[in-house]
Amino acid sequence: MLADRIMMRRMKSEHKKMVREKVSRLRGVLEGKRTLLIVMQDFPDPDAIAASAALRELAKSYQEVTTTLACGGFVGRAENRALLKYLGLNIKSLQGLNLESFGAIALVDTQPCAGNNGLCRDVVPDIVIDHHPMRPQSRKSPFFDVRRRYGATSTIMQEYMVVAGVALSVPLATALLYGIRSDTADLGREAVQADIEAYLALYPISNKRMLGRIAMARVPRTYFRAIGMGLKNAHSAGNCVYTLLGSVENPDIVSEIADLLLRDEETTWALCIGAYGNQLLLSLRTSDLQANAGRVMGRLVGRTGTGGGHSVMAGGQIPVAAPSAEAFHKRAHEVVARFLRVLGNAGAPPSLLMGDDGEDQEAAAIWR
Ligand SMILES: [Mn+2]
Repeated sequence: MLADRIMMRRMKSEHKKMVREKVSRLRGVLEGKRTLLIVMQDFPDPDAIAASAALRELAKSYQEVTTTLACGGFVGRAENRALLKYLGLNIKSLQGLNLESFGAIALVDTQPCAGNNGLCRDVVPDIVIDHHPMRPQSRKSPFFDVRRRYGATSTIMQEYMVVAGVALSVPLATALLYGIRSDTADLGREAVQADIEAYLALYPISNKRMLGRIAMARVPRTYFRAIGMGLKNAHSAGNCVYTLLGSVENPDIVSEIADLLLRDEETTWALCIGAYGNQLLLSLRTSDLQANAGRVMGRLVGRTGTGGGHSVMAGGQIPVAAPSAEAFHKRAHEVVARFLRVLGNAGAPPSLLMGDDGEDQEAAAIWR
């Protein structure tokens, strides 16, 4: 018992030392920089938004620095827009920016060449902070902190803020807490002790009423239409469920519907596919804690796409050359066939999740 406790304390002090070293190296990279560009995924989630807001505060605590937040897509989900409003953040479009005009560039909650951010492959960011599996390209950056076991990038940033002695404002603490909650499904999915500790430290200083308001943000009618489409088109085969959404207005809905489908008590794997721009977007979830959803996703996207993730959740994108309703439809069905094959359900006859009286909507037209 005592030996365990001593061991625990030693681990904790070593961890603190590691974080302290990271923070001082980060400070070194930012030294003398007047402008900082923080790039997130194309469709930033609460974890990316909160962690970026924290990095902005940390940089500001070092020196006078103007920070710009940007992404290649937009913030679509109502909850995430509510979070931005609460933080008073403005996210710019990456396409409209001249990267060379920035003193430093940071990638947060994503990595170079991950396929889900708009930073060109030949740009080496100065800073990479993420919790997805390490990509070799990240090692080229002067500063990188990639902790794949962590449930959220917000946890890494919370540790930085503590070690750097930067006081968190109520909105920032609330955002970091929400980032951890949403990436770990309330600490129930892929959360480690560090996430729990960060959560507990943030809880007393966060605004609970605001948390409720963000989580229950009002949504446009197109949200219900997409959910309806996802449910009507949902098919079950063996322990798999999949659905095709067609063209989506807001890419975030793809992962939201995958989460929803995984709640089916007879399902172990849920896949949701939508089309946005010239890409098919894939979101995969599993309830099998021993699984590797990131690896399954790698097989689904093949050589033409990019994708990855954690053990129980993964995302991917497949560019479709000459996108048309027919091309999307065809590619989506290829992905579904691969999905069923990879998970050993190729022989299982698919049936409508909502039963035989649910009408089968899936037609090439939904891909527009
Ligand atoms: Mn994250």
